[in-house]
Amino acid sequence: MNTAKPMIVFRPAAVLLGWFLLLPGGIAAPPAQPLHPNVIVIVSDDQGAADAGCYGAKDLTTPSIDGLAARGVRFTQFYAAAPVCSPSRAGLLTGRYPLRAGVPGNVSSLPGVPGMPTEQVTIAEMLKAAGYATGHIGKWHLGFTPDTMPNGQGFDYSFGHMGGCIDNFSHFFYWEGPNRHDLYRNGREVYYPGRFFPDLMVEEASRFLQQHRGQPFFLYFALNMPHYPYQAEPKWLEHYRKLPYPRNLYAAFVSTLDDRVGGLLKAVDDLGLRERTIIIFQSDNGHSTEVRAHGGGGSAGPYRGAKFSLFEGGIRLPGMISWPGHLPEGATRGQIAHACDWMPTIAELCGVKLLNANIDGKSLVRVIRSAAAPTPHDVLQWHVSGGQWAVRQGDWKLIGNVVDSSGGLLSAEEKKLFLSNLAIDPSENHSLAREHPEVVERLRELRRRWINAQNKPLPARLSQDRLGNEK
Ligand SMILES: [Ca+2]
Repeated sequence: MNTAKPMIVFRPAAVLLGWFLLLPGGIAAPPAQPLHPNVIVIVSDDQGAADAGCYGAKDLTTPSIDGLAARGVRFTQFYAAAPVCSPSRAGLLTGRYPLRAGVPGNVSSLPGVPGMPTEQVTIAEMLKAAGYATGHIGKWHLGFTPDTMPNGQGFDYSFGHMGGCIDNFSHFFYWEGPNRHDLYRNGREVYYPGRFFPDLMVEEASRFLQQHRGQPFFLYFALNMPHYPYQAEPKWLEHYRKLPYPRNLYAAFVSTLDDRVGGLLKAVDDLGLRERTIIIFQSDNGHSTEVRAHGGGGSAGPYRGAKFSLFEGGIRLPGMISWPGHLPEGATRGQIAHACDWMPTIAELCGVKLLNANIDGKSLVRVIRSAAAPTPHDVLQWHVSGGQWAVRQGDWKLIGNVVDSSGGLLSAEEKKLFLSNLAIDPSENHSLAREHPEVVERLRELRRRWINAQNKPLPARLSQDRLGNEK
């Protein structure tokens, strides 16, 4: 990983204040409070790498996601922090690799079982400390105790399900029995039997935006789609009826998801907040091939792997940021980016302090502004409960204890270690471990050093450093 570098500071509030002061005659008084932009982070659930029109899907209708990309910057090498729900979300919300965030694997969906440790600092806590109203709407899956539910992790307001998935109409945990009702507002169980959960999410989000339109807000809008159960709207099931099963079910659910993204964006537009609101979108992990997902339906496009796998199809996903009038629009970026990068990116764009200097993410602001800027990442690490791990440096990627949930064949040797050069073989078809033992050894050493560093306390100097916009 690169050492910390001084970051270019962009403070929208300061820039706007400067404009006011420069106006001849001082015709307007400066605003009473800092003009921090609002932030909305939209997470989709189990949306495959190629499962949006703007990511290459030819058979999907996704105008809202595509429209967000058209009004922002879309990454073509955006990585989730993990190939499965909880650690992916922990990485996103803390800016730390999931192992360091205390969530190397999925947390329990059972009431009373804790999840992400409370000493972890979330984006919500960071923005709340800067005066933002903070809201969680949708899926949580990061703990089911008062301390580890959203209100304990920096969210003023929370509405949604605490476990990994629900039936969208009964709001019961969707797993083997005994099934349990799972719908909570601010830690208190609430009941909306028969109401389609994604519609409840848009209603809740619209109300949150309306209530906080006059102050900076942060909304974490964690959609539970297209995660199973596939419960698409009838109009979309009709629309896709000629697609093969189970693609038809999945496609219809992706378009149902896209409609709710559109509903949220409409609420932002109706309040005239679009140019004051940074909107980030990403999927949490690759498409599912589980039995509850009918064995598939999603697509990783050219990539191997799916949910649970550290092949590209499990972690290389849709990821984009939009802030019309402030960031480039209709742009794509091929630089490597990572979900942990959102926290420092948001901090820089909002002109707020990182509360925790000791994070793994790097600000993407320079990359977002310039296609010529280098990726801030020299090395990326993944570590999943159960033993699978991966290291990427440049175009080389090494996976250990390999899982291929997309059904590909692996030799015993390939299951142990799989080396790819993504510039030559982005589909990770053939391991180059035999041909390039020196690369294998280099990447293994990076992995060893990283794992060893996780087990040692940080030097006091490092723990006191502030990365980011204080310098
Ligand atoms: Ca997921």
